Amino acid sequence: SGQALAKGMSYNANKAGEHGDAARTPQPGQTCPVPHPSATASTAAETVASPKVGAGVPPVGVCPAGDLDRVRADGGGQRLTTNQGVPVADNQNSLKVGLRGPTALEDFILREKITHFDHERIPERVVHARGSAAHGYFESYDDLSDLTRAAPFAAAGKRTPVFVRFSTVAGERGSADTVRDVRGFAVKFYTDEGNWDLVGNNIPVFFIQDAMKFPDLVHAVKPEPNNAIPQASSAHDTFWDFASLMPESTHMLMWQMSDRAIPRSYRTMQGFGVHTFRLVNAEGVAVFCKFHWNPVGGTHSLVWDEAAKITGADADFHRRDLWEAIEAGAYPEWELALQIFTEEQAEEFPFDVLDATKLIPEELVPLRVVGKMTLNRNPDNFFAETEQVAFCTAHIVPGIDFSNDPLLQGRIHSYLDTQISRLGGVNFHEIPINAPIAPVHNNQRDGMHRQSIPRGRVAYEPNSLGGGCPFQAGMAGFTTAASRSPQPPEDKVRGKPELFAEHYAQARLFWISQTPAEQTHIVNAFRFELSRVQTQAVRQRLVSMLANVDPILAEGVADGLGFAVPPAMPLATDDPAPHYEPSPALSLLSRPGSVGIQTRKVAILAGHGVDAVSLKAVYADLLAAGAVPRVVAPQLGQLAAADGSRIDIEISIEAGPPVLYDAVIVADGDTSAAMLSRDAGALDFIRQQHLHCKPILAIGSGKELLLKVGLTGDLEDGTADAALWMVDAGAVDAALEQFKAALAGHRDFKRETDGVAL
Ligand code: HDE
Repeated sequence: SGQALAKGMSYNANKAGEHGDAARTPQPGQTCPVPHPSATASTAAETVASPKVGAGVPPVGVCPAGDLDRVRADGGGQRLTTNQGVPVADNQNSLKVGLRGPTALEDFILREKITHFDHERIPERVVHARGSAAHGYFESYDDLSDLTRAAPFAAAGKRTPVFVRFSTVAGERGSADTVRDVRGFAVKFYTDEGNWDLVGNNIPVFFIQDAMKFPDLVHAVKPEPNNAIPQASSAHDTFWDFASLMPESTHMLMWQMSDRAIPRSYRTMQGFGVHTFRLVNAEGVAVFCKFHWNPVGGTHSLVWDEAAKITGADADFHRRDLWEAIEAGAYPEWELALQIFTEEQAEEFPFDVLDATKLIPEELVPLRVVGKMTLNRNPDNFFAETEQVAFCTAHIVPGIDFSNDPLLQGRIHSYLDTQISRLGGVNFHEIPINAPIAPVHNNQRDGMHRQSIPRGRVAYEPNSLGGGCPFQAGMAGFTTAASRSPQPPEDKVRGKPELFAEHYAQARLFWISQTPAEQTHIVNAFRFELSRVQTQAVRQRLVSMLANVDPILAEGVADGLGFAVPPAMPLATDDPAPHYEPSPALSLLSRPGSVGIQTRKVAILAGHGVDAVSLKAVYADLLAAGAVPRVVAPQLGQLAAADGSRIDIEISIEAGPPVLYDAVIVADGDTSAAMLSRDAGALDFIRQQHLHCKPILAIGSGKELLLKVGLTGDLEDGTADAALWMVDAGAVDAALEQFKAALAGHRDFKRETDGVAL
């Protein structure tokens, strides 16, 4: 095998033959030493030279890149071949009988090329089709072996490679990133003891309580089956018809109509495992656990009007943001936090921990931060990695176990099953991005697209001809956590536990935990979605559900739809609903983050005659703070500055419209300001930045633009706009500091006028 590697031949760690004699006569407890191709000089040079790695070469051994080297292909400096390795002389012309004659059937080169092309597509995921992913690693802060024997938590400082895919749910593969939707947050840990997939969302609860309802939910939200309208949107009759007949969805609907469903970036959203899981230690003692990912950069969302416009301006907004941040070395990070509780504690909670429409307030079970995940490498190839990665909730490792949550139980089946049709068979675990780093040895054989070449006569167990191998791992292997105490056997039943019947208390908890601006956004989102619904009875039924959550909410929505609040929907239980105090952690604004204005985009609007010195000073200042300033003007080319110097225009307004920037600065210069004040695009830029509550700084005569669109610096209520500055050239420094602070704080919702009637 060493020779094969030296020649640069492909290498597959799962091929027993390549492990040499050791693989033929395995000893008890032996694992195969896997020679690491990335150790070779040529591969190391390629990695360092790769522009993909950018400035931040991933620390050695922290991501599976090394293991993927065995399958990486790079045509640089190579001659063109067929898939059989036959050199191709002419890649321009098919083989014809005479220059003007028919193409010969024997042109195997043409036929191979076209045939491969004809079969390039695989079915997209039935949900979560649109996604983006990155490599990285998880680092445990502590040794958690008292709680779990799961490998990633075995020691403080231990690093486990991960591959993470973020997604929307409803849209098709080519749909826009910034639609209103739940976001998937799926993490594959390549642990020493096999792969663990934590397949979560950016919202901690779900629409339904039982897997039985999942196909109905998805059929309702997907484009309607007769005309395939609308794409990537829940704002249509069938979704709200279903939702309004499923009161258990109320809590999730509150989250989905909140700003959570229009994140600014994948980097600024939380992730949640949603279900209750179990952690199991080496003694077999189990505790319940909920998983939370909290972004180090803080949470931040778009506003709806902006999100809708970004859908047109840059459908790849989130994909691009993730890619660019990683290329720039601004590695996105999340801390992993656990809520740990026992079955005895769970019995005292006023809700059932097996009900995925309920969360556990942090006030009830505090978060314990246990580690950090860093994404530091973009995929080499979208299809091979992001598209072919197969997350399965069934992929757990020793130390992690399921709970009886009936939604989770159904998922354990669904994910493995769906990969079989999506990836064309049962061997999808051999696709490089899915292959574990831990060695794989079992008696499963054959099937479509088998990659490994199992050796020997023995494919059964027990055996004596193979020395009994592969042998059971015994105590070292996966065992299911024993439940707390032996339970009496129960009759089979289709039904739900009592506490599953209460649907509104936590929806109310969410509502009362939001700031007034966030509450307004929720009302407006319901108003928008239900305005798109054509069936009045559906609108009314939904509002009758909201009447059980909060009267102000129901009135706000009903008012926006032009009718009075109907009687509240009857409750499914006579039991009094639990009472919750507000939980500030449920507000998006409670997590400002700690990365300042790093990677935030600032447009500097400028025209001919601009003051070059002040523009360059502001530009340099923002760049030094880690932000991304861009000189934006009505068209490309160079600006003739007032001092005669020339400044490159980096992007035109039409290519870089206002919604793509987090803030705007209007540069100083009389001619520049006069020119921009006559440009409809420049004026619209200011209006939209204002509408979307973003910081605005006008330097010197730059204030002309603001005044032209009616911005005086005062708000409707007569108070000063705290995120708008019109300053003389001499006062820029102080204003710029305030501007940067406002940018770090994202937006000033005090400006908003939509919904003030509430
Ligand atoms: Fe999924 N879900 N789901 N889901 N889900 C899929 O698996 C399913 C649910 C989630 O980036 C599918 O590979 C059922 C909850 C993510 O590749 C499929 C039920 C949560 C992803 C499937 C649920 C999720 C999926 C489609 C109810 C948050 C994308 C393609 C019982 C905790 C993973 C695929 C990726 C994908 C089934 C509910 C998250 C069909 C049956 C709850 C992040 O297997």
